[in-house]
Amino acid sequence: MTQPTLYHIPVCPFCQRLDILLTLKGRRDEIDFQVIDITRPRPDWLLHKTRGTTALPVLETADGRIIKESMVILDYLEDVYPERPVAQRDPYRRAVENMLARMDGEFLTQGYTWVMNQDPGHRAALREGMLQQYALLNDFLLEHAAAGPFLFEEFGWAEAVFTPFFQRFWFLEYYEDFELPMEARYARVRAWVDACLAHPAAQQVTKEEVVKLYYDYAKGAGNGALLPGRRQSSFAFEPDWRARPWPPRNKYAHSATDAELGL
Ligand code: GAZ
Repeated sequence: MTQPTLYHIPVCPFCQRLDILLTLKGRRDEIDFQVIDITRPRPDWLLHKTRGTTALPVLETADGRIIKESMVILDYLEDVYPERPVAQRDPYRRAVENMLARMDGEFLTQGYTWVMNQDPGHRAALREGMLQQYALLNDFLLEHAAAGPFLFEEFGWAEAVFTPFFQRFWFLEYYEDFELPMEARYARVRAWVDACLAHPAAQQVTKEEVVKLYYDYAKGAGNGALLPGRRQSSFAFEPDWRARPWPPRNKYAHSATDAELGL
């Protein structure tokens, strides 16, 4: 083997972080991106490499060593490709971006809990919870980077960590009618989100792709799991998402069939 291999799922947000980092560094072509189908059981050769764990991304170094966890792989790639640094070099600035990056967990959990919710009675509280997360990000950015739009001068580490989730949250727009309100208390985070979404290094997925592939999440089935009455996951590679119709938006009232989803 002559180059590192990244085992990934094309639309996985954790994998996309690494794609963004490598793109920012101009090193995207030096990694062999190997696609794994999340709707099928993991192949034995891969389970052997990971010693049984199934979560992706997984990086295999050129000499065959295995590294798991997107943030660990991100650090590793930052260290092995030190030219064009993406992480801050100044210790305090590095700490600030790490504080922001560590806010990812609650942010993404809130968004995924909401999209997977099946009880219309919970929607208002889930919306409030999501707004609270945006308010926390807004406050952090006002404290550390009032001028914006990014945390520092350019799209960097924190942006690589969060942007895949800003894009996944297109599913909240589509299935939950969620838009960040045009209010002053979200203005700073809105500017950040907009600048992140527009950045050329972060264009690996589109809204249409996210909305179509994440239909099953909106119906409560995550990670390629199959819903009752369905034979295909919305994450299936075939038929290609471009050839499928846009899914029905009324997730609480209707369960689409494979045929309605173009599967
Ligand atoms: N902490 C790991 C990392 O690398 O940062 C997470 C990786 C991961 O969850 N990968 C998923 C996977 O491979 C695909 S993307 N799943 C298949 C398997 O067999 O484990 C996951 C969440 C979540 C929200 C989104 C996702 C997601 O919680 O997009 O929890 C695990 C999975 C709110």
